[in-house]
Amino acid sequence: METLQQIANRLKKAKQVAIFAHMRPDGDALGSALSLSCALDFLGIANEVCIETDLPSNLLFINGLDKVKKKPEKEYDLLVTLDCSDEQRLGALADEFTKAKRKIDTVNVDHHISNTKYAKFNYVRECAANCMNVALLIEYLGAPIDKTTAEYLLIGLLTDSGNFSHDDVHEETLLLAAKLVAAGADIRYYNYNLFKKQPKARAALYAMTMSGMRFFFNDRFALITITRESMKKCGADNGMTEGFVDFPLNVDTVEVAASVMEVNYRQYKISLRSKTYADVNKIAATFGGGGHVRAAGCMLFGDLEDVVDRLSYAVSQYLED
Ligand SMILES: [Mn+2]
Repeated sequence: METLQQIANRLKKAKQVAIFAHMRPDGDALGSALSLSCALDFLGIANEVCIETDLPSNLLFINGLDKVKKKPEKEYDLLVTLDCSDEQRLGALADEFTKAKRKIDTVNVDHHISNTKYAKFNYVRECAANCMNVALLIEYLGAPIDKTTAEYLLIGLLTDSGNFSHDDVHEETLLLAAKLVAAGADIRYYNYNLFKKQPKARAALYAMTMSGMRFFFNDRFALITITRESMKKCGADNGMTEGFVDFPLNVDTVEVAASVMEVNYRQYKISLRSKTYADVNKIAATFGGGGHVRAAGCMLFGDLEDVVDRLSYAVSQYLED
């Protein structure tokens, strides 16, 4: 593995850099790519940012997205991948990477422990957001962190750290955030746009759904149901229900929370969450689904009340007294 100093030295020798980030980009992928692009611009090193897939709608408020291309338009002599654990994560750009790797130097800067170190120059350090690695790289490059750069880095920091709530948030994460705010990044603005902003239809569906929240087993299991009728009434769609299940889970007595969403006639998509001990992956697996210990999902078929009965019985088997 190389050091960031070695990678900075290699970058400074490049004439035209292609910067790739992983497909279906999140805030960290985008923030990593755009902040490095700003630093290279400052140093007079021509560069292009390329991401294979369309950007998600929640990130479209970000300034300067016209910089992001689907594939490189210019001939480049150095290829950098950011926030990308393996070549396949580049999506359609994986082929471009494989071809480029035969001819030119490649650089991989990432924070996933699973990174396969697929480039010629690799820097992989596990931390809350890859933007933390990129911020250090920018320092080694000798480029300033101006307001625009700071905002891109902050987007990565906020999104990958779950608004500074994940286990891997340490002193360095917060010190970098402080530095970015000092450089002029508007943390309140990004906080609102990344985590709080929602369309009126979602707010209406949220209120309707939560007012029907039900509790079972001494309030240790909470359940919400989202019907197609309520979505229609609110002008909302399936995609707007992300995060709904967190509300019942946050009730202090609740260990397991479920959202039961009608996706078709007699067909329900179940999202399960647990707080401290229940293995919802196992609960989902009893219905042919799966996921993780704290978050999983499955499909259930039949009448709503029958679905609720079967689900709550399964949950009861995993609750402790
Ligand atoms: Mn990341």
